[in-house]
Amino acid sequence: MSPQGNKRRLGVVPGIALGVAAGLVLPALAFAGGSAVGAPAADTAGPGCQSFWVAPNGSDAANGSKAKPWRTVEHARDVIRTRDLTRDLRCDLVVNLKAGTYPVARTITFDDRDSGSNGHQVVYRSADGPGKAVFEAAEEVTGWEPYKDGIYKAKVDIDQPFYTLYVDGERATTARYPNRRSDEEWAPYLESVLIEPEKEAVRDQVGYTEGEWDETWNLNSYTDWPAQLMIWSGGSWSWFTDTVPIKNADWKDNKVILDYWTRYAMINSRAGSRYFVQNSLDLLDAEDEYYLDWATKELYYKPRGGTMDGKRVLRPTQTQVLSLAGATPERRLHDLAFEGLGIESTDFMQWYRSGWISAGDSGQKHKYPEYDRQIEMTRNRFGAVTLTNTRDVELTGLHLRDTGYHGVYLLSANDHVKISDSLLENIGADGIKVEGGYPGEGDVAHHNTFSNLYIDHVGELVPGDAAGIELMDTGSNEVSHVVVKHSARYGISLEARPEVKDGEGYALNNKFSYIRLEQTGLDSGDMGAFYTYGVDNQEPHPVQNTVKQMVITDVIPDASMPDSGTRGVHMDAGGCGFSFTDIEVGQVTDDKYQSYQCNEVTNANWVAGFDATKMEYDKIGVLPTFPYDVAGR
Ligand SMILES: [Ca+2]
Repeated sequence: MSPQGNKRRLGVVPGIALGVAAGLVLPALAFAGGSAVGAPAADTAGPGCQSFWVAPNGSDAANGSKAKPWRTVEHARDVIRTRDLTRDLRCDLVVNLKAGTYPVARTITFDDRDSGSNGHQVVYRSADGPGKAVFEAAEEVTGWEPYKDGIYKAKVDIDQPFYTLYVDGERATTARYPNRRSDEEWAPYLESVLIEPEKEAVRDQVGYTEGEWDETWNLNSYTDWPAQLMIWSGGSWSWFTDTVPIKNADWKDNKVILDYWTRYAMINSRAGSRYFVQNSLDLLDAEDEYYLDWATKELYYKPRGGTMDGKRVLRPTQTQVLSLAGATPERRLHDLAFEGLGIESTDFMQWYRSGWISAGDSGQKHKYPEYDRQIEMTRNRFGAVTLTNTRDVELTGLHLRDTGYHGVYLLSANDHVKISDSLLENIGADGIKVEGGYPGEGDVAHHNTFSNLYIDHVGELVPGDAAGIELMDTGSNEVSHVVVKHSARYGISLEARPEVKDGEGYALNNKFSYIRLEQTGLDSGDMGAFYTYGVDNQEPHPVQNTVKQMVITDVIPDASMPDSGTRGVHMDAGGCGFSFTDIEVGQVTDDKYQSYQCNEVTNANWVAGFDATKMEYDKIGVLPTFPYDVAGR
């Protein structure tokens, strides 16, 4: 195999493949054997194969050699750009990042000027092994002093507020009422009541039961830092959550008025909406709760065990660590790879609502304006890693953790993107979200690979619509050897819109295999751990998406969940043209499988005659080569 070999075209495992492709010249991360320890990288690359070094204690005035590394990845990027080093590559151009923490004070951006060439990549890699070079979009908070009742406080030198907090690698809870039952649950909740007869449709006011709210609570009404509701709007529909600032309380009429309309109304015929109140110092009374006083720039936190000794508190500074964006769908960023990086501790936002309320609300003209309701609002289209207008970009061996919002977000035009061999955990919204373009306007998001992934705890801040992997109007993707664990709603979902005509939707020819969905549907209803919607909306329904070798463990929601039950597989309106082969579903509160007569099922445990010996249990989930230790999870 020649040193000029291209690993993607060789079609072998990443990491190992880099070592093969670059021969003895440039050993790659050792991804074998489940070890998190990688082999050290070689000092120099071969003739014509340039490599550079970056280290947390380096200097951007140095020369970028292993002995004199640079300090920032931005400097490496700029040197490569200005020297035009990516033109006519004969092998991969590698930037080695030494172990340590790289603070991200501003989102690191790459664009189409940073692409590889001739099929060779520009590679940014953690040289000391997977997860060793860490991009941290946060600053540590120190200088804690006792306040009262086991609460500590510290000054924070900030010029903008933050919307989540991390303590020792886990998310702390924004001070709330009622207090959460445990770290693993969002419950308990209060429930909205009808403000007055015929007011079911109201979306910006929440009626409460007399006595449930305390009129002495400081809600910071009419300020830029008000208390918020986290609410499953829609009454008994437990489909989406809003996090919405409170404008003010009307104590006389037992209601609060919100700054923005919620996704759905607060009441329907069966029930009110479940919610909790958060973001007031008066609600800080439980261990692991925090409150930022934005006006005085003081952070309050009640530590577990009564002491701040040994606790590392990180306040996020950025919502995004990496932005990978070509200028246009025609001018894409391509042949860029990130290997083994740690990416962590990003921020959330003050107001979140899933999608626009009505078709056309985006204000943009589209053939299918209904798709507005299915996708994120423009202001919310980002992840800790955001890709748009890319192709042949690889994210491998990542340890992506503690994000305020989505983990990796593929927005609009992206193809042949590969995310593999990665651990994602403690994710604010979706682990991986792909949002293809509007139906009927061009197939721009396809042929992406999501493989050998362990995605643990998603939707921590956006439990409504949470998914380990959510694919919107995108096709010819491969999703394999994936574990999704702990989600209030979906494990995996694939959606477009029921209005879309044949030939104008692109969520086709996707292949799902060797998947384990565990602890899903923890706090929502009318759902499936594997869910589809509006994919194939007209007869006939030839098989165009396939699912095989999937285990779904018990799907049991919180007792407070008022909606219809949970399912293993839910093929909602337009969930047609699928084949299911060798599927096993655990306990559910509704049907294991709900579908119209438009899909094929071969060997599933909701059908008589299920043959468990056809299940390849040992191949379901991540592969033995997985680079992080997830044993015992
Ligand atoms: Ca509380």
